[in-house]
Amino acid sequence: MQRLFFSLKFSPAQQQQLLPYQQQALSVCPGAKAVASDNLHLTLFFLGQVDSEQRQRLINYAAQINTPAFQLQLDHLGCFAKPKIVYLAPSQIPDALLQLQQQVAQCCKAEGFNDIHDKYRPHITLARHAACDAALQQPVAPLTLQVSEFALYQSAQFDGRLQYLPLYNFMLI
Ligand code: 2AM
Repeated sequence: MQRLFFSLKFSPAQQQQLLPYQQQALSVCPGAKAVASDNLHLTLFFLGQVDSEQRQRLINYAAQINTPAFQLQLDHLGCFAKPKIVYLAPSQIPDALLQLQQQVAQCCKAEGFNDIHDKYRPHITLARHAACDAALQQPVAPLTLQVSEFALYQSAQFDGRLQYLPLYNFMLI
């Protein structure tokens, strides 16, 4: 079994662009623990434990998704109380992101996985163990990212640290 999730995939250059926002997040929530730059991502659907046959079927379903590439404008910092994270998020969710998320969720549900979240809230977790105000909504200088890929990720300890490893990549057209 592997712990898996679907996520937008950012390039290393895009992950570097997120670092100034992570610094702002850490100044808003001192004591929070920064997410490693190569782990920065935006979850589409969290699956949890998946066996190899389910994984293969999920990949086959996801390979049929044909939603367009899109631009994502990230413009504010916010906090979740549970888990305690500080994140960067868009105020306007692009239609193409919603379409993609719905299609990914359909694949996962067809394979018997339930969405454990009441409502899809796209966000990029910048730091964890954040003791900050759950009502935090801090505007930041907008950052626009071109999104042209998503992936099925494995979450696991590799070389003694938590890493999110893209197992299969899917291009958006
Ligand atoms: P993330 O912050 O690293 O994306 C399981 O709950 C995982 O799903 C969390 O660790 C979180 O991972 C992500 N998540 C939490 N709440 C969510 C929500 N409302 N919508 C989408 N992803 C969420």
